[in-house]
Amino acid sequence: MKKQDLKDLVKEKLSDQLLVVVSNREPVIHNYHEEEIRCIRPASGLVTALEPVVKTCSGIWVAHGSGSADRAVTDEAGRVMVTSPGDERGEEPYTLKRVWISKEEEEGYYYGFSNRSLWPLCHIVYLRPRFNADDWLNYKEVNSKFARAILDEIGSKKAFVFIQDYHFALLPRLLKGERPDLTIAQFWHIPWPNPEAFRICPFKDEILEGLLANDMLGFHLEYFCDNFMAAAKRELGAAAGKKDLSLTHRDKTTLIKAWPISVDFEQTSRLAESNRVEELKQRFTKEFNLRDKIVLFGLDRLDYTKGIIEKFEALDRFLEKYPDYLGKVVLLQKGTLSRLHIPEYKRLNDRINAVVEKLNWKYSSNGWTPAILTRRDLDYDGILALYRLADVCIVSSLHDGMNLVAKEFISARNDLGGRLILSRFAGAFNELGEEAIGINPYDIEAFADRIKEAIEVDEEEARRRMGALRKVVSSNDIYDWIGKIASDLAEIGS
Ligand code: GDG
Repeated sequence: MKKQDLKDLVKEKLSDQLLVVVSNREPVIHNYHEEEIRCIRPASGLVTALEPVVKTCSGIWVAHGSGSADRAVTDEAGRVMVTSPGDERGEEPYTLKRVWISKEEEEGYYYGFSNRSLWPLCHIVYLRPRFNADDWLNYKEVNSKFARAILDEIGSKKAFVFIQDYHFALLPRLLKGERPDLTIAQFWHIPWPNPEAFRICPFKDEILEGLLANDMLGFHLEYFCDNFMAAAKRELGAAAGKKDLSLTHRDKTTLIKAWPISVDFEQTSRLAESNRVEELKQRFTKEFNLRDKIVLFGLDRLDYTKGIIEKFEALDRFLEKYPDYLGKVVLLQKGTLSRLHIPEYKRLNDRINAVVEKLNWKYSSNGWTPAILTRRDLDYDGILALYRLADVCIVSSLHDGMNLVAKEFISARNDLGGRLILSRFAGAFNELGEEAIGINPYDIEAFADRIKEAIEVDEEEARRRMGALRKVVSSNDIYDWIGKIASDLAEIGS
């Protein structure tokens, strides 16, 4: 779907309502930089896609105000008008409403319950979730703060509220308690685990009750919908509707649906051909000494769900098994530090450093090192340049809701170059599994063989596969994702 078509659709379907988008992270952050205030726009496909919709409806975006200068630019109610790059002339800015939370609340709500409890609970990677009563209290408190902020903004208007993610499991119920007439949808961006895994959560009933106050609840995969439905039936006795597409609990029916998220295919494809991307590609090739090398590439937030250690272990096994490739293959891993405040993330970072060091000590010779790890900040052009210089992109998640890196890589390869190795445990495998090279990242032996297969696949066949993968991504891009959600929302709200 085209951006303009989405705008038209949204205008037609949702124009009589106030649209409120809610996310933990803000689309625009203001930070002090020495004396001046700088406006940063964290790279996010979701923001790129939702911003035009919010603007078209003169909507509001509600998020945690986390920048050092955020308060300095907002009014008394925490509001600031923001524009997005590439705004067409005359296009109005939209309202960002910032919610302020204390350090202690952030510690409990974000680092604690969201990321030490819910994140490992929902991703089956055998890391034990930690549950702490204070974290839970903070999580509840922050959800209430968001509810108050949203209700203040809505006033007596009719509104659609579109909530993002696992930070706000209690928010729908809090909103509906005050305003049963609101139409509320929530998208859960991470997996929903099987009922056996979920039932260990001491606060499971409140979480399920909170989510079942939504009119619509979305996941990436039908499998996650099924898991959620099984948990709600088992724990709360909720009743499944026709064809298992909805749940009814306490006389309230919630549509449960899979909407696989995607990327801005056309824009990524176009930007990837720009001169700046080509220049950066040349620069990185020189700087990382990649000329004449076969480049394996990984891009991940440094998170234990992404299978980064396994990627290096597979490279190690590959070089042991296939020594003809010594001196010829390099794994370039770009990573961003993430949630370092949580001990598991700090440990992961140390382990990644150690595994890279060990690998390079074992194999380096004649100026060649097999593993390069870079944490440098790059803008989207820089990321695209890396996608373009990769011979093989490796996504080795141990468990992942979708994984947008796989879809971005495909979108960036309008030259039909590059091969994709993709974990069977990433949601993206559902759509891309037929033409990508599938792996079980826990099976290091087979993973090493798949690396060899990816390198050796015949050029013509590789180009055919990339063409097929591009068709899949272009036929369900980020605008289709929002368009489908908006259409379903409008149906419910009418
Ligand atoms: C959650 C779910 C689901 C990554 N490293 C750098 C960087 N990135 C950008 C990528 C991509 C995004 O971040 C990562 O998206 P993912 O989908 O892979 O992963 P999560 O952040 O875990 O997202 C996931 C997603 O929500 C959407 O629903 O797919 O399953 O876990 O856009 O390009 N960008 C820059 N530097 C980096 O080092 N600039």
